Amino acid sequence: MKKLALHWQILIGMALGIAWGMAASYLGFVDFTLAWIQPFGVIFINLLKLIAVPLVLVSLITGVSSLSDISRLSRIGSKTISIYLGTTVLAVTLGLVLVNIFDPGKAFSPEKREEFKEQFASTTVQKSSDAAAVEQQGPLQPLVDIVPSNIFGSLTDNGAMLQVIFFALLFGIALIMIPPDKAAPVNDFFEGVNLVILKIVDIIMKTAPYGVFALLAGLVVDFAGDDPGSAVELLLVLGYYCLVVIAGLATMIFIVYPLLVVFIGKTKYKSFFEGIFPAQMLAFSTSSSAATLPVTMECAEKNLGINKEITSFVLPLGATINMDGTSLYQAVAAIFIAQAYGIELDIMAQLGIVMTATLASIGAAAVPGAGTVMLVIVLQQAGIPVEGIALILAPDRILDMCRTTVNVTGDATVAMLVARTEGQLHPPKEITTT
Ligand code: DAS
Repeated sequence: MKKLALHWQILIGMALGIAWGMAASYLGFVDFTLAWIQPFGVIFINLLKLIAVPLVLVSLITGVSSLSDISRLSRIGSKTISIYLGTTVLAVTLGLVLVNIFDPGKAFSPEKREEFKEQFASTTVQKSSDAAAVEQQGPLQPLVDIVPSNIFGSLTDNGAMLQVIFFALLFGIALIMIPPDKAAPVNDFFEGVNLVILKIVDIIMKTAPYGVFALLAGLVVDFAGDDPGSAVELLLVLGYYCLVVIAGLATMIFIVYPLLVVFIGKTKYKSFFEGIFPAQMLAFSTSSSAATLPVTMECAEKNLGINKEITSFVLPLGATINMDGTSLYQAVAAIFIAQAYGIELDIMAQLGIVMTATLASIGAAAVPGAGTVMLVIVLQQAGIPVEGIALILAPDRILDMCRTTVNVTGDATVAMLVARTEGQLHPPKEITTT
């Protein structure tokens, strides 16, 4: 029988996990599920946390050092990066506005949120003493905290992801500045390590159907206990959360990008949308910007009429560091988990999420599930319990398909803007439906 695509396997894992959890709750084998099934879900979450730090370190170093020819493309490089950053910050902000308007995490019943709060409170006694310590420090402390005093300490300290990102950016920039002949072996080394890390992510994602099954089964019985009715509440609230994420992603695709393409790209959005559609469908089905990149480049060159000099720089860079859909999803997911745990985040904490979600989406590799791995960073930095990821893992694959489609569309939009402002457009050939 032809092997099912991974995302269908994961969807099946999800459905079976929910069914198992509901059955356990109705038929009374909750304890068995908690003892013999749920631990595999914890293992899956640990695997995601395991790969987060090396993934950030290596994908950022290789992403930044791939700009080694920035001297040749300095104007295009800086224009590209600033537009990428602009659309990502816009996406994160849109996500925060929507999640604060619709409050999906507050849709849980008060007693359930109390339960989450107790669960969280028991693990935050030590954190509150840290928080007290921070209170005594000045307003620039968050900035000071970004600069590590010992990178090896940052690599082992779960909460210091911004320090790892800072070091990776510094390392990548220094790599560009040393003589190319000296940088070459270092680049080769990190390219190689990056391939290994991406292969590990690929291996981890292969366990996803089983991990999601165990997570969901454990989550449903954890949530429902002997009261199956509250399992229905969990599924309804998760559905509401998904609608908020998809509303944000749809706003990017049908409002934000058309405005940019029409008013700056001076291109009809209908022809842009038709031109990029084959790449969007591939992004949706593979959940991988990297796998879609060859088709994105072909659509951009053939259907959108963008010159190769632009597509060969802007699109590979975008697939690596520009993930508007991912950053929007991370902002919504982080606040949703905080709301579920009854954690009120003030505007400063939410602005911190804008920064970490932007940086986390830059560091996210263009492979399935990378956005969720990087969500660990956003949660740790904001002091939100990482265990809350279990709440949102269930529908994650469907959201990954949607956010990857936005990521790819965002890359093509920026390529169109850069090409238009650089006069690097040629008449598009006939639309190819690759
Ligand atoms: N699947 C990632 C991509 O390829 C995005 C994500 O995981 O958020 O763009």
